[in-house]
This record gives sequence, structure tokens and C-alpha cells, in this order.
Amino acid sequence: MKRYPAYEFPEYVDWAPDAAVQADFAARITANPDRAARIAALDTARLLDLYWGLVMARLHDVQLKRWVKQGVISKAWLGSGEEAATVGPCAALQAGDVVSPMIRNASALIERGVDLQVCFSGYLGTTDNLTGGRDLHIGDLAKGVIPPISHVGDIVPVIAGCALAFKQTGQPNVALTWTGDGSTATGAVHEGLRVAAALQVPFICVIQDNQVALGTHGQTHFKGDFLAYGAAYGCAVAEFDGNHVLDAYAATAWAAERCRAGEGPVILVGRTFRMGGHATHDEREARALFDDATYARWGRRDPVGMYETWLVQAMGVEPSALQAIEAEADAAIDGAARAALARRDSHAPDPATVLDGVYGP
Ligand SMILES: Cc1ncc(C[n+]2csc(CCOP(=O)(O)OP(=O)(O)O)c2C)c(N)n1
Ligand SMILES: [Mg+2]
Repeated sequence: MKRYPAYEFPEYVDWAPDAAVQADFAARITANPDRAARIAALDTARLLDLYWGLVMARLHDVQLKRWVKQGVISKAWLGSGEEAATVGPCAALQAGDVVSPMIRNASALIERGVDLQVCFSGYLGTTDNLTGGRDLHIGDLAKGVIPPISHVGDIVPVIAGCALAFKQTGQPNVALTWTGDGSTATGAVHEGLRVAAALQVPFICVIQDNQVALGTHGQTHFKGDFLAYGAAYGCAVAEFDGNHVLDAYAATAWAAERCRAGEGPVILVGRTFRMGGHATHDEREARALFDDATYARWGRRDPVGMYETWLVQAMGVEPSALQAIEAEADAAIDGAARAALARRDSHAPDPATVLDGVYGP
């Protein structure tokens, strides 16, 4: 896809496929027979849907960065480099399932079909979304997207509760949320996982291990092994490559099938890397936290570039077909961002409503 030197991370600007990286990408597809079968069952249309999802996720972030540079918003929390860890799991879900995307998983809203203009409205604080302009953590209940809670980790017991509701009503659905490696430090994540396993609810908890929590290196804040959580809580656990959309998809499809069969929750550990800062304000500090070789290594593993290359080289997809998808995605993002911005003044929240929905003694 087109690269954007003014907005993208340096490793992506001149991105070119690396033969060894692509060989690893292909090997991962066949390494696990269950996942290989699920991937083999995807037809071309579904493979291209995944590409559309990745491109939309990347362009969504490019647009946010553009707004930051233009002074429209002060900062943005980007998922660039981690797109596959959101797009893959969403693609494995069904209508009626619910998700709660953390802010770095904003493209889950796009995947679930939330109006694109609404997706951008959260950052502009207009009344166009569920929070009425109060919070940029947005959702759309009609699309099965529960807004995340700003306090990281707190959404885990909430989504475990959604899964409990599915179990109690006999609804064959699953509830999924993402939690960062850092957020697993919270008591809420522990409580949510423990009760989900004890009650055997259809809950998928994706631990999105991007190796950093704000400005703290992953190796500093956690000395354990997320894969040991399965034994600790008494539930299934599996790892996936968080930069590999097909691996993320297949792992989640496996987990969702288990959940729907009543086999209890699944923890999925997605290994990925945050290419930028915690948000756009601390990109320089983030560059100091990891060495250049680490950025270079993960940069070569661009989730969009790797998948695009695989589609062309391994599946024989015509580059022109991918370009057409990208053009469509670009027009959609551009149109939605313009429409959202045009409403910033006309749909600003009424100050008189500031206490609406606020509860307290
Ligand atoms: C309970 C709580 N503590 C602290 C914060 C501030 N905060 C927001 S994101 C974040 C880091 C989270 O790291 P991680 O869970 O690894 O997610 P990532 O940002 O890497 O995706 C912190 C400390 C918060 N929002 N909530
Ligand atoms: Mg993290």
C-alpha cells in the first residue's frame, strides 16, 4: 500500500518485503494443523476482507496522525504495527458476539461495521457517538461493541460478565476483549479471568503483548509468562503472532469454537510490538526505550506489508485488485474524517448537559 512519510513510522516509509520474513510468515500458516485448516478454508473474498481490514486500520491511524500534525487534535493513540492483533480476531467472530476494543484496537469498530464518521467523532468530542462527546472511548451497542473503560483492565470483568449472560441465556455467542501486557498488572484483569474460568463462560481474553506499557519496558514490568496464565486460572491458552493476520484469525476461530461448545474461556497471547509511542506525544521517548535493531526487526514485520506480499506471491492476487481495495478504503476514511470534522462545531455537546449521566452522592 501507499506509504505516508509525513505520518508513518520510518521503518514503514521505505518498506520492502524481506525474503526471510516472508518465509517465516508462510511457515507460520502451516505450523499448526488446526490453524492451517482454518486458513485454507478462507476463500479469496475473505482473504481480501482481511486485507481491507488491515488497510482501513492503517489509514485510520494515518488520518489521526494527520489531524495531530494539522492541530485538529492534540494527540492520538495509534495501533500502527499491531493491526493484525485486532483485525484477525474480529474476523473470526460472528453476528451477536460482543467485543470491547481498547483504544489501540480502534479498528475493531470498523471491523464490526460501526459508522466510520462515528469512529472519528470520538476524537472530536461531538455528540455523534454513544458517549455524547464525553469520552473518546466509544462503542456501538447495536454493533456489539461495548465501549472500553479508560481505567485499563476494568473492561475484562465487564466482558466476562457479558459472556456469563450468554451462558445463562443459552445464547451461542462469545465475548472478547483485549488487554495490554501492562494492564494485566491490574486486579481487575485477575478478577475477570478468575471468575470467567470458574464459571466456564464463553470469554476470549486477548493479551496484546506489545512489550511495553506506556514508558515501561515489558521486561521491567513483568517477569513471568503469560502462557502460564492458562494453568494458573484453569482455562485454555494459546499464543499467536500478533503481526500475522491469518494466525490471529485462526487462533481466535479456534478459541471461539471452544467457547461456543461450552468449553470455557480462552486466553490468547498475541506477540507484537508498538512501533510508536504510547500516543503521538512521546514517540521520541519510545525510540529511546528500545534499540534501533528492535525497531528494524519489527519494522520488517509490518502486518500490512507482509500480508500484502503473501497475497501476491503465494496466492497470485493481482496487485491491481489490492490497489482497488486500498483506493476504496482511502476514499471511505477521507470522506468519514471530513464529515466528522464538519460537525465539530455544530454538534459540540451542550454545556448544560455536563452532569447528565453522572452519578454520585
Ligand atoms: C488503572 C489505570 N492505570 C493507569 C492508567 C494509565 N495508562 C493508560 S494506558 C497505560 C499503559 C497500558 O499498557 P498496556 O496495557 O501494555 O497497553 P498498551 O498501551 O501497550 O497497548 C497506562 C499506565 C490507566 N488508564 N488506568
Ligand atoms: Mg503494552
